Amino acid sequence: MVPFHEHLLDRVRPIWDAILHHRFLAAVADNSIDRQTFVTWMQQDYLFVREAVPLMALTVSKAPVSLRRFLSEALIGLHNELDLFEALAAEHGVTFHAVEMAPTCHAYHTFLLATGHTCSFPEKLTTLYGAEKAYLDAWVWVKTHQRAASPWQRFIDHWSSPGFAGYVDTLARHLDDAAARCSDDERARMETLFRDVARYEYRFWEMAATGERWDA
Ligand code: MP5
Repeated sequence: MVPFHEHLLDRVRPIWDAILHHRFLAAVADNSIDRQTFVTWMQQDYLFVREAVPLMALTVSKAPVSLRRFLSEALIGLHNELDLFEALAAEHGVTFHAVEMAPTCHAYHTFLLATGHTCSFPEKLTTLYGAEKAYLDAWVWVKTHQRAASPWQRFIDHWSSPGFAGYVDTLARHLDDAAARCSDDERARMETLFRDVARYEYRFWEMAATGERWDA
């Protein structure tokens, strides 16, 4: 039988392919990315990761005893990631001060927060796996298509590292275990959540590429 995480990925293949073909990632890989476009992504992702901390805490709070440590370490990993954002911001003269979430970042964050507050643990694990896997695949794509080092190399190296890939693989295994104990209805809800995460991941790159803003 196909593992559940692979089944989820198979069902969203067109969206996943669109993510991996996004012009933002191509421009990072060939170093043609416009500085302001990259900074927009960086500022928005900083807010996204910062607000993922309380979200991860909700996930830890509903996790089976056996997964508490793994997910608590993932929560600390978010703080380490924020340090990375702050270090690169200092190096590149980028500020996070007074930056607001753009519409897509706000919508994605709010959607995840809603799942954090209302969904079951397997459903929360589904959204976490989706978001992490989307970043792993996107940044591995960049890494493997680079011809020269990027000014933003530390971001590329972070999400394409063997350590991050191992974390995402472990999430996939836990998701498969959890799904094996879920009802058909719950698994169907997990499929819908995974599709929504994939759609938002695409929109997130689009938001950065277009410099999306609120109208007023
Ligand atoms: C991640 C992220 C990966 N930073 N931003 C988006 C929009 N999706 C996924 O999560 P993490 O916790 O930074 O590895």
